[in-house]
Amino acid sequence: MSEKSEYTAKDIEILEGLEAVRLRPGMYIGSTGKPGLHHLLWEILDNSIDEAMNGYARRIGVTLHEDGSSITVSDDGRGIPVDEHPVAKESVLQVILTRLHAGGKFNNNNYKTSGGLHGVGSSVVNALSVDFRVHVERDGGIFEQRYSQGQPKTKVRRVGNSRLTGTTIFFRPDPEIFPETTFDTDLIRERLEIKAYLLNGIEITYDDKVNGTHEVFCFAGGLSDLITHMIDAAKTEKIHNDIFTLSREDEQGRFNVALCWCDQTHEVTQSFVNAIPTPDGGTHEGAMRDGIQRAMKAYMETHSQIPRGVTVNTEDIREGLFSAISLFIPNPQFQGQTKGRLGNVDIRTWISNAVKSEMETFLTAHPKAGQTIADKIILAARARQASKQAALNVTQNRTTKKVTLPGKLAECSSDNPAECELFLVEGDSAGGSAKQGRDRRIQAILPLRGKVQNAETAGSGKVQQNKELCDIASALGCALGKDCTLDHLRYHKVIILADADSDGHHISTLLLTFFYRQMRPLIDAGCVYIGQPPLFRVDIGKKTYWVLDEKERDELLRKNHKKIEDVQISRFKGLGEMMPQTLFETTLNPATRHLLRVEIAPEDEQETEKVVSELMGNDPKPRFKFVMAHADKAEELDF
Ligand code: 0RA
Repeated sequence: MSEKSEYTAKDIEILEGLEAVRLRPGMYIGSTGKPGLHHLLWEILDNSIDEAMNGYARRIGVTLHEDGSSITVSDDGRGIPVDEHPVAKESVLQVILTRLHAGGKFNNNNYKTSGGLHGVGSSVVNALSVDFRVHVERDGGIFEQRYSQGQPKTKVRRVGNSRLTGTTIFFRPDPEIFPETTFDTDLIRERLEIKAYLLNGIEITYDDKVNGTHEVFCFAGGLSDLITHMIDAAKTEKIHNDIFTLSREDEQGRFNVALCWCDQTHEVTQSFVNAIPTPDGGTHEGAMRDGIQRAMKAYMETHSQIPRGVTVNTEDIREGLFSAISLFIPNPQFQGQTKGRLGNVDIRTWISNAVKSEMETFLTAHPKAGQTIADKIILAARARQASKQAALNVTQNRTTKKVTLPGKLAECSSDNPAECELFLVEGDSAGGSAKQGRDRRIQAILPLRGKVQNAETAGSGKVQQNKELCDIASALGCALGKDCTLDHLRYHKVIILADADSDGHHISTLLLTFFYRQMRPLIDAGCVYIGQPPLFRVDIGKKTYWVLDEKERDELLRKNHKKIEDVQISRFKGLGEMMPQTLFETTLNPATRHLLRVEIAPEDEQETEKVVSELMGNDPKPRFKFVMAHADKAEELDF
């Protein structure tokens, strides 16, 4: 066989390779929908990021062009080699761009760690682009080549001289392959920002020509800056000043950890391998957590911080913990349906031991932080034990019939929870009327004094020590937070009864926040209601009517229009104003009252979470924004 025909045979093989990509793009990039389209960009971007990750590039630039469907990615790395490949007898550049799985990444000498997820690389992007241009600066020259649908349109040409090095790739995804070729700028922006946190000091610029924006992401603090960003996004605050950070590097690879505790109960963690997010965690995340837990336990034990009768478990330690780990290793094994979890077990002890010993050093060096963190953990442990005990009490009380319920509770006589109702009534005087006016068989009354604690800002430790809220929980027979179940629920309806004024609305909101954060199963089961007392009192002659709203009022007036001169209308002032019998007829009587059931539609889940944390959280700014945005929907505003 002559050398020429051999070359042709190889050529055909290459073409078949890229043709396969065009025939079954899904096999290489997952889909041809929005994720697939963006996968092209991540693939090109990851090559530049690899170059930065390994210390060859300092700057990466991404430009989304005016049309929104073509992109340029550039870096100041070594530049893709352009000289002749010894085996292929053509430019290395062309080999990399036309052969599946070709490239320096598969040789561990060239790249210690690599993020290129599926290793398919730039040739796949090239095959799926109508226009693909590469510009390389290295070896004193500027080199360019153009492709379309994976086929070279020009040779690799030297077009000038340069003393710089770097690679610039422009590509326009092929509309024959992708039904939609418009890139999502927010998605790109978010990705670039995260990458900048992971590659501390690397400058990533994003030029969005569609929206005319230009941003530079560069975080000298790396993961520590990411933690600060996560804390801001969660609208919470650190409980100690210094963020703990740790960097390790040895023959296994390298990793960074940053963490601190915040004034809230949820735990927030982000983990990455080779600058790729691992949303489902994995061995690295588990090892970090293990190290943290062992360090905290050891610290608290040697400083005899754990009081008698309190046992600290891992959940207590994780309350309010914000942590991030970024690991760089040569051979990551991604697992799970979406490859979002790291499987490598060999890195476990390395990470766990390093985190444990460095954290112990940190705690010793920062005794004030150590004390604050230990206090929070003990509070969490106490609250958990108290709430377990409360649930246990209720259970035991049920079986022994010896009920130790809140003193203020006016219990009903039925012991069938399905027909029983608990009214949470604002104020002692309204509570008194309700106690007298209710149906004693099925209606129980718990008067609440003034405003209850805000469960959004208090943190569950405080909530679980708040008497008013604990009374509600023990009356209902439910524990708080994670332990809340409906197993021993004593009433299938909880009805919030507050005045229809701004104070009343505030109390209702505080109670709803409490149920949402601490007794979520109760809302999900449709057990939480808001009672609606009438809005107006209408006196016509000697008769008094209570009407729910303007519509009812107008209807009543129309019916009685003849005697309009003796009509007196007043706004209903408060529940305490009504005689017990009237309160029953207008508000308590199951046959005639109006109740609103509290529900969270599944599609509103995120919105609800956002509104609750914004409106009930510490920061008044979003609250003000919300009020202003909805001002047109309200008839009266009361700050
Ligand atoms: C193969 C080998 C070398 C560098 C690269 C590829 C390389 C690829 C890309 C893709 C985007 N930016 C890039 N920068 C570099 C090593 C070349 C050498 O040893 O000088």
